Parts: sequence; C-alpha cells; structure tokens
Amino acid sequence: MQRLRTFLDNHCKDSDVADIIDGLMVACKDISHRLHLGALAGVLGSAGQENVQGESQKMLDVISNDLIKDCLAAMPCVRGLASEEEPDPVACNPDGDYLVLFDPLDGSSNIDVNVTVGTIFSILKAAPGAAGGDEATYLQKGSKQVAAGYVLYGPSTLLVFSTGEGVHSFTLDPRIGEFVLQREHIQVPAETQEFAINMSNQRFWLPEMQSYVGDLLKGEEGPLGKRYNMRWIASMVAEIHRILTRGGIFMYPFDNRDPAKPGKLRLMYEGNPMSMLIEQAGGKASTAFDDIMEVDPEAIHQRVSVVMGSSAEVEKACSYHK
Ligand code: AFP
Repeated sequence: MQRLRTFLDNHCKDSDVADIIDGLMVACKDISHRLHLGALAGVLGSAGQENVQGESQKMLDVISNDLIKDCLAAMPCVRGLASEEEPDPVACNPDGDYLVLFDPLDGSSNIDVNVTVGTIFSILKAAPGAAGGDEATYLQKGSKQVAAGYVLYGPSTLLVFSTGEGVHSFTLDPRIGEFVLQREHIQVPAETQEFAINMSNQRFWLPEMQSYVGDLLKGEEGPLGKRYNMRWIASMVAEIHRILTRGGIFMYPFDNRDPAKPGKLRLMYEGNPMSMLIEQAGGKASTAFDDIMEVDPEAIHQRVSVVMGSSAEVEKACSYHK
C-alpha cells in the first residue's frame, strides 16, 4: 500500500507542487465527508445565489469553494487562486511561485440526486513579480500546466492527477483517512464504441458535429462501420473518469443556443486540466478544430468547445470539421 504523500515525495520533482496536491486533499477529504453525509450534514439544496456565470449555486458549491480557498491561502507556495465560484482571481502569498485554478464542485446539479460530482484543479507557474490577484498572470495556455487533476466523489472517493509524467489514481481509504495508490500510468484505449454528449442540444450544434454524431447513430450500417453505445451523466469528472478507465469520447461542443454562451465548459479549470490528464494518458483533447491546450486564453472564465478521449475517435470527430 503506497500513501499519496510517499508517492508525491518519490515522484514529484518540485516539492511545492507535491505540497499543493497534498494540501488540496485536506479540503477534498472534508468535501467528501460532507457529501457522503448528504442530507444529514444539512448541506443539500440551493445557496439562493448565482455565481459569476449566472448559474445558481448549491450550498455545497459555496462550502467547497471556501474549504479549498482557505486551504490554498494558507500555503506559502501559492501566489494566487482562481475559482469557478469567484468572479476574480484572489491573491494569496506574494512569495509563492504557483497559481491554482479550480472548479470546487463540478456537476453540482447532481448533488441533490446523489450522483457523482468532482473537484477539478489546474496548477500553473506564476510569472516573476506578477501579482496573485492579476488576471493576466493566469492567462496561460493549457500546455503550460505543471499539474492537473480531479477528485471524484462517487461510491468511493478517488484522486486522479498528473504532474506531466503519466496519470495516476488514488482511492481514499476512509478507515485511515489517506489516499492510497490504485493505478499508475493509466492509458486510454485508442479505439472506442462509446460516446457521451448531451443529445438534447443536437439542433444547436455546428452542421459538422451533427453529421459526425449522425454517423455514430447509424452504427454498423453507417460509414463508421460499428455500433456505438451512449452515456451521459452530466458530470464531467465522472465522464472523464469512465474514459480514463475504459475509453470513450466526451463532447460538449460550442452551440448556438445563446450567442453570449457559445459553450458550457470553462477552459481554465475544466477543459485544460482534463485535457492534460487525457493527453498524458495517450488520448486526445480538441476543440474539434485545435488542441484545447493550445488555445490562447483571454479571460479566466472563458468557455471552450470540448471533444476529448480515445485518440482514434477524437481524430475521427475532428476530421468532420476540417
Ligand atoms: P453543473 O456543475 O452546473 O452541474 O454543470 C456540470 C457541467 O459543467 C459538466 O460537469 C457536465 O459535463 C455538463 O456541465 C453537463 O451539462 P448539461 O446539464 O447541459 O448536460
């Protein structure tokens, strides 16, 4: 049995990054505990307010955000943080070298129905002299991430992360309160017969995406020559975890439902960290036109079109957009 801290000490070249991942888990264990208590913890339901995206916040969105914020602010190596639930980046310790971006509780509309949710994080190096509250210092491409990961709160609580040398997963053992190593160097199978997309948005997608998904639905009689199965959990962490476990393609493409919101997912704390994990595991992550991790960010809460998973299937989806 290998504990997370031992693994980080042996595998992380930078002890600050090891400290951040280890420290974040203090907050994530607390979130996991509250989620597993459910109604007994009195934390279900709406917080009665909206976040910067205009989405209604759950009580647990707010609590999770506060827990992670407090945890990071106490770390000397963290210069600043940015969260889905914060309108602006928050300065922490001016001498810290790192910026942490996170979605404290992704998939939170699933909380009240007791379905898997997760915390997503991305770690960037801060530019010398840049202030932790300055948005410009966070606007780095995904390819600059020094680490990324998620914690999945499901039947068991799992940590999956990469520091740029493969993807590893850990299971929280509630009997000892520690994350213990489960799988090292996870690989996504290149081929798949499973796709995930919210089909109710079909009529709003680009014609290219409609044509690709149309061909998936034609099965073995269509041009792709095989029968596909579909899954949609509406929780990106659960979806990406399934793909890291058995392959698949996950898509949340841009659509024309609302011109002010061309896509749902956020680049800096959803698209980029999940892309790093998928690519470190041998998969591909694209906007359908370009690599997600090569998108030049213009704002912290920017949205991105997402097509990621098994490499051969992602390439197929992208070929419809050429
Ligand atoms: P919430 O955090 O608002 O529940 O959104 C979850 C999410 O960002 C992502 O985890 C899902 O893949 C996607 O949105 C689900 O979106 P739809 O509700 O439009 O299917």
